[in-house]
Order: sequence, then C-alpha cells, then structure tokens
Amino acid sequence: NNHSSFVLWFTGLSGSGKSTVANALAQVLFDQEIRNYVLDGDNIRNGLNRDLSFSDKDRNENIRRISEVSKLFVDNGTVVLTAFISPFIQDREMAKKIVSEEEFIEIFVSCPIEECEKRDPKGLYNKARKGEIPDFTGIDSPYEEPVSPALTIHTTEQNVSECVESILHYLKKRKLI
Ligand code: GGZ
Repeated sequence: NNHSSFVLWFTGLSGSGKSTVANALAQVLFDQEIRNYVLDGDNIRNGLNRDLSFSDKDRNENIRRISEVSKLFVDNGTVVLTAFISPFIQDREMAKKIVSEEEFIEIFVSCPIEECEKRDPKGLYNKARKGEIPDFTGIDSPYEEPVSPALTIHTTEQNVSECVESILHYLKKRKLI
C-alpha cells in the first residue's frame, strides 16, 4: 500500500463520539491494510499523560505530547487517529504546527451538549453538574468549536458507519488513501 501517512485529529465534546468513530474507521483502514493507530484517553491519559490534570495548562501539555507522539507515528508511516476533546483552538493550532500542516486533518465531531449529556455513558456530566468534577468541558470549562475544520461529522444525524463513510470519502477525494 503506497500512501503517505497523516493525522486525523478528532475534536469534540466528551460523549460526542470521537473514540467510537475513530475506532470504527481504524478497523476499516486495517482491513484495507493501511497501518494505523488510535490515540485516546484510554491509552494516553492512563499512561504517558497520567500526571496531567484538566487545567487549561495541563490540557495544553496533554495536546503537546500527543502531537509529538503523533509525529513519531507519522514518521513511521502510520496513519494516526487522535480522539481527544482538545477544546482550545490555540492548542489545536499548536498540534497542527508540531505534526506539520500538510499532514494534519482536523475533524470536528459535532454533537449538541444536550445530546452528550443525555448519552452520558460514564455518568461524568451528571457528576459535573453536581460539582463533583471541576473544569468539565461544556459545563464549566469552554469548548471552542473549530473555525474551518477539514471535515465536520454530525453524530446526531449520521450513524457510526455513515460518519466513517464520509471520512473515507474525504480521504479518497484528497487522494490520501
Ligand atoms: C473533560 C474530563 C474531565 C474534565 C475527566 N473535562 O468521556 P470521556 O471522559 O472518556 O472523555 C473525557 C476525557 C477527556 O480527556 P482529553 O484528554 O480528551 O481532554 S483534553 O483534550 O481537554 O485534554 C472524560 C474525562 O477525560 N474527563 N475529567 N474535567 N473531560
């Protein structure tokens, strides 16, 4: 398979569907023998970044380290799918610079906060509303929507496979896969 690698940078609220869509897409890429790797809270915040909190400063450091790791994967020829809230425009700009502009593809996982709160798969919004989790994104910490993402997916209007299809369509159109 002859393709150059790149980073698919998913951004969106907790519960918007970033990891779900990223993992579903990863399976399709794998089936097409496109080497890839998903970075998300499970393998990063529990490991490399276990020392980081959710303060603005630590979120910045979280994104910086993830970007540096992503760059290493890209150097290795691996397509990277990152699934982090990455709520700040400035931090995503930093990520783009670290990875390199040409290899950075921002995907906005758009989902109204009301829907994320309704889904609340881990009960975190409920806890945040009760004041048990400070600085929770969308509650008492901001989420800055991307101004011009490469692609926006709407997880209330499209199911998981439709989201995957629209990303695949975009990548094919750009001749990235
Ligand atoms: C936001 C938090 C918080 C706070 C814990 N704010 O639904 P989840 O559980 O699995 O996704 C959220 C995850 C966010 O980590 P990220 O590394 O993606 O965030 S950032 O990019 O802003 O650094 C949520 C959980 O961690 N979580 N506390 N206060 N999400």
